[in-house]
Formats: sequence, C-alpha cells, structure tokens
Amino acid sequence: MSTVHNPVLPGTYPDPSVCRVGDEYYLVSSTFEYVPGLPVHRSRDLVHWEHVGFVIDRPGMLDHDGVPSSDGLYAPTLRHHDGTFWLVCTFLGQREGARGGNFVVTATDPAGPWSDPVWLDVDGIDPSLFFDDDGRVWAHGTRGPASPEWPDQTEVWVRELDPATMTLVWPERVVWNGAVRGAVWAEGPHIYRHDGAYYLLAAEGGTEFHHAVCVARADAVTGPYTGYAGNPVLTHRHLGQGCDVVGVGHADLVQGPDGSWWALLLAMRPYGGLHVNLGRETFLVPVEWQDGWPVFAPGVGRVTTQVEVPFASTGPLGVTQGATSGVVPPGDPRWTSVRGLPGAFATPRGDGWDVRLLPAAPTEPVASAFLGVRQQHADVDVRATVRVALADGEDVGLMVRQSEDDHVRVFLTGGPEDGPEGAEGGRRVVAVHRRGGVDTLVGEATLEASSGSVDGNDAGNSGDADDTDDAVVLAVRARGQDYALLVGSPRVEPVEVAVVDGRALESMTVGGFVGLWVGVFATSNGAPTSTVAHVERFEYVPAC
Ligand code: 6LW
Repeated sequence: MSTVHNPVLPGTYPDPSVCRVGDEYYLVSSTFEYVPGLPVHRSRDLVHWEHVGFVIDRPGMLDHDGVPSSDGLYAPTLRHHDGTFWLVCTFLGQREGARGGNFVVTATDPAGPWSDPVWLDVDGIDPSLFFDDDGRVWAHGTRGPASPEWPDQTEVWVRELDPATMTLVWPERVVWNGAVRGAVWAEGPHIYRHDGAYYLLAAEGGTEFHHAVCVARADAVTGPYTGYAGNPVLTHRHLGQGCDVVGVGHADLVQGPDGSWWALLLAMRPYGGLHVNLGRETFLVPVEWQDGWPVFAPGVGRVTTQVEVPFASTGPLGVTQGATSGVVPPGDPRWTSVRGLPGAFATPRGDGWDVRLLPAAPTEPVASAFLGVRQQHADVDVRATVRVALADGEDVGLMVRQSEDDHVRVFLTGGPEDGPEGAEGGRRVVAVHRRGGVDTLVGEATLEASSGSVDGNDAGNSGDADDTDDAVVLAVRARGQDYALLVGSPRVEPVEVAVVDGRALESMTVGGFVGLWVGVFATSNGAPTSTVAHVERFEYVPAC
C-alpha cells in the first residue's frame, strides 16, 4: 500500500477528464484564457502525471483575443475509441463574429497534433462523449436554465453524434436537471456503462463551496435516468469552511491498473480563510461499486490530502506536479501566456527569453505579452532577472495574475531619464495593485544604475553592493496570503517594495474560475515599439 499526496495535479488544473488506453492514462483540464490550451498529461498509475502536449497549440485553432478572463476553454472531455482520441470542449466569451461554443477535435496521438475544431450545433457547456458497445456515439452536455422559475438550474441533454459528419443527430433528450429540487448548476456530465446499466455522473451546487457529485442510472443511454437515493455521492459542503479541502466536484471515472475504480475530480485547498489562490486542482479519489451505485472514498467519505493508492509507483512526480524547484527553462510545459501563444512575442534565449514588448497592456482583455506559470504552492519564491532599455511609457516586470482587472505588478517603468543611454537619476520600479480594474500604487523604488543599489520608499532599507550591470532582479515572495514584491540586482538581494494581501486576488473574493499565475509582462502601453526585454533565470522555488 502506498500513500500519495493529493492533489495529484496541484494548481489550476480544473475539470479533469481522464481516459485509459491499455496501460496508460491520459488527462486533460480547462485553461480558460491561457494558451497553449488544454494540457494533456499521461500516467501509468493515476498519481504520477507527465505533461505530453497541448490540444490547442497552433495559431488559428481558436481565437482567444478578447475572451474575458475565466471565459475561454471550459471543461474538456477526453475519450479514446478504436485508435482515435476524441476531445469535446466549450470555448466561451469570444468576440462578436469569432467562432465559439462547443467543439470536437480528434488525434491519433494525444500529445498532438490535434485536428482543427469542428463546431457542434448545440448551446451550453461541459460536453462529453460516450461510445456505446455497438459503435454509436452519444454526446451530452449541460445548458440552462432548466425552467424559468428555476433560473440557476441547468439540464443535461443527450444526442447522438454522427462520427462521419461530426454532426449532432436529433432527437435530443433532456435526461437530468439535478438530484434535488432547488439544486443549481447540473454540470460536468459524463455517461458510463457498468454491469449492464448506464450511469450519469453530474456535478451540482456550483463549482465553489456547495459543489457536489451526483449520480443517476438508466437502462438505456437516453434514459430515463433515476437519481440515486443516496445523492450526493460526494461533497464537502457539510464539512464547513474550515475544511482543508473544499468545493469537491466535477468527477470523471476510470479503472485503475488492478481493475479498481477511481475518480479524478476538482477541489480546492483554501488558506488564510476561505481563499483559494491555487485555484481548482485535480484530486484522486477511490470509488467502489456497492449495490449498483458508486461509493466515493469508501469508509472515509471525503477527499483527503493523502490517499492510499495500492498500485502507485515510487517514481518522481512530474514537472507540472510542482515537484521541481529552480529555473523554469524555455520548453518547460508550465509556461503559458494569455490569449496568444508565447511564440507571438517571446523567443527562447539561453535559460530565458527575449520578450518583445507589445502595445497591448496586461490590463486589457486582449493578447498581451505575459509569460507565466501557475502558482502551485502557498509559499513560493519567484524571481526573474531583466535586462532592458525602456522608452518612455514602457513597462516590464512581474505580475501575480488573477485577471486583467485583479492582479499585482512590480515593474521597471521607462521614464524620460531611462533608455539606451542609461539612467542619470536611476531607474524607477513601481508596484501596483489593480483591484476591480483600478490601479493603486502600493510601492516605489529607485535603482541607482551605477551602483546597483536600491532606494525603496516603502522598504525602508536599501542594498549597496557595487554593481555596474544594468540587470534588475524582480521577485515575488508569497507566504500564505502575504505577497511581497521585491526588487534588487544580481548582486544585491532584492528588498521589499510592497506587500499585498493575496485575499484580494483570488476567485472567492473577486470571482472567476482560476487560481493565480505568476509571470513576466512587457508592454509599451499602446505606443509602437521595438523594445525587447531579456528575461533570464525565471525561478519558481517552493519555500517548503
Ligand atoms: C465548468 C463547470 C465547472 O464548465 O466549472 O466545476 C466550469 N465545474 O463544469 C468552469 O471550469
């Protein structure tokens, strides 16, 4: 018996969907406005997950420009049938005139390449596929409202998909609208066949504190489905806000290598109160069939941060599992940008990147120059060394990002005295906390170019090493809900410019579906520019 750590994918990896092919498992999760989109992970034991590729990784597959934060790619389902991987997903919030809605893509290798999206003629979110024994394909998904007097409840539909034409075939059947009258948001539906019956697993209660997993059973794939008297089969809402794991739901089922049953699902680990800076993470939970119904976490009844997995290997955890510490090199699968692929503005150089400033600012819902990684640990140090000669009005720095409207930035800003000739009066570093779309200056510092020393107005201390290099080190030190923003140089240990309360950044406070990302941003704030920032040694170092 082997005890492993849960979540098996820490940080923002929500709405997990998993399928088994021989000895291997493949898992996908939602990525919203972040690209490349829909990471694919592979495992042999459901515990150790290795990133193998992305589903949405080519320019032109989807147009994320203008997609609001926490819209974009929602709740993919991954299935394998007859040598082909199938993925259905929702793409939300696109600009008027751009394509969106529910789509299907296929691949023979889940690492890619994936086909271009084929759009399905159906509203709503959270599509899924079920392949019947006789080769028929049954699409299902959720949409709302189920009825006018019940506006927050959604309903689950089932329709056949013709795989030859990739079109949905009538008739449609509505098979589910929640286990309990008054429940909200029946979503994340998946149909399975087990012991001759069809099972519909669906979340409800909303993807926050009241999240739950429910199940219904039918003799035919199109129903009628009868809800289990013991619903919900899993929730943590009754455990209260002090529980170490909250918001349990959106499960997908799979059989382990030994034939046992497991669920991959999303949940959150709050800290500093009911605050979920790490987002909705992927957890592993044992499932047992008893009297024709699934029992989640038998004998325990809840999702734990340690789980017994008899077949778990002892191999190292993957990079995206938060197991590595140090420089995040180009090519690392953790790198993501916002609404546009990294290649649109960044080129690998050494252990870092040349980042071309874009006129788009990180405060706009468009593709801006942001290159970052998920925050996967409550206590973490992130730092990067930046070399750049900025023109007036240009900014390059680090950002702890929830969205364009809610984030913190610590950055070098180009003033009249900056620029290629160097700074007479020093270079300005500014710390800004943006709340609800409004910037507030929370700290400032001046870097003496000739000495490398830091004179911070908030920090109350300054470095004084001799350093003629113009490199600047920007850093974020997260300790629970305290996010310190720091500035220094390669020779002078960074000093604090400001400390921001992380509770003001996470989704329970500001809304949205994602955890935090930490990364580099580079903007000319609307002006034409040819400035390139060299970003070296971007480090992500968990502090415990
Ligand atoms: C997703 C829905 C949900 O579409 O959150 O947890 C939404 N459930 O099923 C976005 O991730």
